[in-house]
Amino acid sequence: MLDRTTIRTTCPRDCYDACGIVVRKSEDGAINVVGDPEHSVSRGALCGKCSIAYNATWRDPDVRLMHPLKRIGPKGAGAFEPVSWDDALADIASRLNAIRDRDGGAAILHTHYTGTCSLIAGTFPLRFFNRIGATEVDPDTVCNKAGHVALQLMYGDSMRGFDPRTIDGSECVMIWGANPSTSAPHIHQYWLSESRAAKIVIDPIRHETAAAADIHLQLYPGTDGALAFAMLHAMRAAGRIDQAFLAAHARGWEEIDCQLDVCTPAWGEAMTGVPARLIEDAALLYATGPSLLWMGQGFQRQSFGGNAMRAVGLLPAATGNIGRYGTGFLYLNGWDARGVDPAYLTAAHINQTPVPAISHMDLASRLESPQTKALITWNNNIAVSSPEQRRLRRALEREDLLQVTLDLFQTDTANYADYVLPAASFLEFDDVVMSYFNFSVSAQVKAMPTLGESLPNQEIFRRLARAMGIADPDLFETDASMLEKLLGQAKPGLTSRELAASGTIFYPANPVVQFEHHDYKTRSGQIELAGSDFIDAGLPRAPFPSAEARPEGSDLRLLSPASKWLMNSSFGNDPKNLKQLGVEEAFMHPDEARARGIANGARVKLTNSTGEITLSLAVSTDVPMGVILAHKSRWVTPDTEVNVNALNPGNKADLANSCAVHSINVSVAAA
Ligand SMILES: Nc1nc2c(c(=O)[nH]1)N[C@H]1C(S)=C(S)[C@@H](COP(=O)(O)OP(=O)(O)OC[C@H]3O[C@@H](n4cnc5c(=O)[nH]c(N)nc54)[C@H](O)[C@@H]3O)O[C@H]1N2
Ligand SMILES: Nc1nc2c(c(=O)[nH]1)N[C@H]1C(S)=C(S)[C@@H](COP(=O)(O)OP(=O)(O)OC[C@H]3O[C@@H](n4cnc5c(=O)[nH]c(N)nc54)[C@H](O)[C@@H]3O)O[C@H]1N2
Ligand code: SF4
Ligand SMILES: [Mo]
Repeated sequence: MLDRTTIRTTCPRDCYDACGIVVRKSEDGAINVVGDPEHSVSRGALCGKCSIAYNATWRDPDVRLMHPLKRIGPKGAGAFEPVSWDDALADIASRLNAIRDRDGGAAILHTHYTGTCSLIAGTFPLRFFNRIGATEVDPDTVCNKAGHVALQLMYGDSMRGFDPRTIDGSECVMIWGANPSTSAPHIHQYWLSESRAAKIVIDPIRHETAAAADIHLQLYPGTDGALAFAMLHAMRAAGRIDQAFLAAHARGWEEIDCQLDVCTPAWGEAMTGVPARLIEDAALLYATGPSLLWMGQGFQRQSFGGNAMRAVGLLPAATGNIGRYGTGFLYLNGWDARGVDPAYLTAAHINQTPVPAISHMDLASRLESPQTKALITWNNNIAVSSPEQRRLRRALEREDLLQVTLDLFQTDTANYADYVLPAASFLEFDDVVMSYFNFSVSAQVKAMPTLGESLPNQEIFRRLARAMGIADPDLFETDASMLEKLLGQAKPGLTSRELAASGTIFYPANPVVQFEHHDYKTRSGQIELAGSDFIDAGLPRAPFPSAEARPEGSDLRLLSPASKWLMNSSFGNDPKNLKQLGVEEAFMHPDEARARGIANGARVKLTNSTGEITLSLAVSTDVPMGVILAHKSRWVTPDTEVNVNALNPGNKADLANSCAVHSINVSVAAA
């Protein structure tokens, strides 16, 4: 039971968990942010990074942005003076209107992502950008777009995965290219560990989830296509291909089948580095089922990302692990699958002639172009997260580029802005949060006054629209009205009061079986294993057993996945989180270090044709030979002026102009 001084809310970070939070207020007004003991995911504890930051930097007036700021020094120098909201918005509005009149709305670029994943603060601003016809930098291209498009082409949907509640009907859970121990800590700790199903993890890194699994297939990065085909070979050899399922629900199996003869487990071992016996064991365990397949976002960030997703996506169909309780695959569970209408959220109808979005991989070059006149960044931190870091930063120095950045903090990106607009944190306004793993609908409830003059994203864009003289009612819908509509879409009759009282509801109340009715929203209505739609998307008709070439000479493959103590770049300015992070390290197998004569703890320089960075070496047998691991998203220090994205050339995957950030090669030497 909650008393009047306790508020239930939800963590809206870009995290599978969507933890329930309680905010306790003491008599002197001080508040404490902790895990909700009654929440089935967080069970009374937030992850380390959030419990630190939500009780420190996120509420610290000395660290948060308190007022709108106007640049007074050179771009990037970080010299600003406070201005009033009215003055800031009036100047931004008149400059944006001048650009619209002279060059058209498309000359205004905007970047955004998941700084907050709450529905209103995360998507309402798109109404504004739709209305002015700005160019969107497609957010998914820096993260998971290849996987989405591959699954949409195959299954008609990438946002409707298995219901995690059905794990009690599974004998096997296979986690391919995800690291729940870091990116979904409570799901790792409870959902996965408490299940009696056998666990298979497929990842080049022996992270905690991999180490705890029954079988860990430690493949060389970029060889997922080959591994999936070797598993299919082993399944076929054991008579475990579900021909009846394929005949009833899929098209194109013959185009896969004819490729399998050569893909023996021994061949698979040569291609991937995974012992043949383990490939067979994992294949038969998964095929026997009932099995769940968690398709992580890590393994599609490679040159063959689209093909890899298709190849792994064959496994549920080939074994009939679909449409029954305890089976299915999950990439993300989107809120549109929970009834929410994305077109309503973003007022898609407002823009009659939408401007094509561009890829994050092309961001630096687009910012260099004199045709780009303005950049608005909100909910992301491109100077840290996007590729071609040095080139991007140089482009941000353009004096003739109007840059406006909305954030809670003075980030590396904000340092380049003409105007920095202070955003309110999730503790300061009402919203709704839906996990992209569980079927949860959760309340985000205002627990404290907004800090300084900060405002929620949606209110900033309402005010900017007004200052620009735009009158469309969609741009001024109130939070209260949106909240009731969104909740009503998710569960008819659900009110925000009701939701705030319980914090989280799971809806539908009973577990859902993914594709129970085999209603694949593809053109044929069947699962498309191969076909001409893939050719239109730039891929071959059928997936193939892809394996990226290994780096040449003594170069290593660089992997830069999520860090335990950061949420992308969020929390990178929190002193206590930084202490946990320690010195910025690159992890390498001891034999690779020995071969280079580099001692544990020594400074090492990572170099390629895009850039270089110097880090401290940490030897670890969790990292395979031929690979170096350096976690993503550190804030840039005055020493280095770059992070690991200095090495990222922004190469694209084979599908949807998506990133190939795990396909970077570097040479490594003592610094
Ligand atoms: N090398 C390498 N680079 C990568 C990746 C990788 O694996 N390796 N991963 C990529 C992936 S998967 C992603 S998703 C991207 C993520 O990269 P970004 O999308 O840039 O994410 P963050 O760095 O967390 O930036 C989010 C910002 O939003 C701010 N914020 C939080 N709440 C709010 C709010 O309510 N309003 C506003 N206006 N701002 C808010 C935070 O303070 C933070 O500065 O990075 C990509 N970059
Ligand atoms: N603590 C924390 N949690 C986060 C984030 C964070 O920054 N910090 N970021 C959030 C975001 S934006 C996202 S997109 C999700 C991502 O969460 P996940 O889906 O777990 O993806 P990643 O952590 O990027 O990478 C997962 C794994 O992919 C592996 N991998 C790399 N290359 C390959 C390959 O070629 N094949 C295979 N099979 N595996 C490969 C990496 O070794 C890594 O262990 O996490 C979210 N949660
Ligand atoms: S980031 Fe994830 S694990 Fe941490 S509190 Fe938020 S939802 Fe929970
Ligand atoms: Mo991401």
